[in-house]
Amino acid sequence: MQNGPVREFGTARSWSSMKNRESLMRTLIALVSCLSLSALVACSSERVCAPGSTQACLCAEGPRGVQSCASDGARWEPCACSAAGTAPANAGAKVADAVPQPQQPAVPNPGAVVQAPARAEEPVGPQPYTITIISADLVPSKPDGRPWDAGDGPPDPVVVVSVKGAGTGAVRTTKKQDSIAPTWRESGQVTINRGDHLSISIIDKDLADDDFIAGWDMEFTRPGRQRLTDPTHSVNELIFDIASADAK
Ligand SMILES: [Ca+2]
Repeated sequence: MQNGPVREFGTARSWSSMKNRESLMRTLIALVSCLSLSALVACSSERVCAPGSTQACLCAEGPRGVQSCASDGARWEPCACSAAGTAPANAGAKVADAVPQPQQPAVPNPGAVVQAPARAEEPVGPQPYTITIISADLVPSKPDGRPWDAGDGPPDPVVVVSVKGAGTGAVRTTKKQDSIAPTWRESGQVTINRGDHLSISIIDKDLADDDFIAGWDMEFTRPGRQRLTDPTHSVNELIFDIASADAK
């Protein structure tokens, strides 16, 4: 009879011990679960981004793209780069997500070649030229049919070339006595500026008054051989040369 209670007591004690162990196990499981949950919470709190958010990113080719945050927030998805270098239309990218770019300083590229502005063509200024009167060819009589000189004589031609404009100077030939085909080959030096005009006249030198035969006004454009004509004033041809006095 005495063993009963002992056994009962013993049984009761064992039962109590088992209950305690079970409680301890539950406590441990709960603790482990709690620690695991805490760790999970701790891990989840280490998100690198908000799921679904986007941000600007750099592409290999240079232009910027857009990348999205993974659904678990643990990482950024690969950078989506469009061909044109612009963000895809779906990106839902918020302007605020874009990484602000520093403004370029307003200083010129030190390596750039700066070209001076084109300047207007500068005036050359009057240049020295040699004018050589070569020859003339005149009609035997005046335009009205009368003879050039008294006694039905031919004219006594003289040629005068003068510069009008920025240039200066004049060339005057000698008189060729009684000739309708005078040849001079006489030269003189003047200065002529681009755009100047030359006044050329041929006259009949007389003892009393000189008779005007013909005259021309020509703009100087370039040196070289000049041929003038005025048939209505009995001049078939007047030839003279303009050459740069600096030419060798
Ligand atoms: Ca004469």
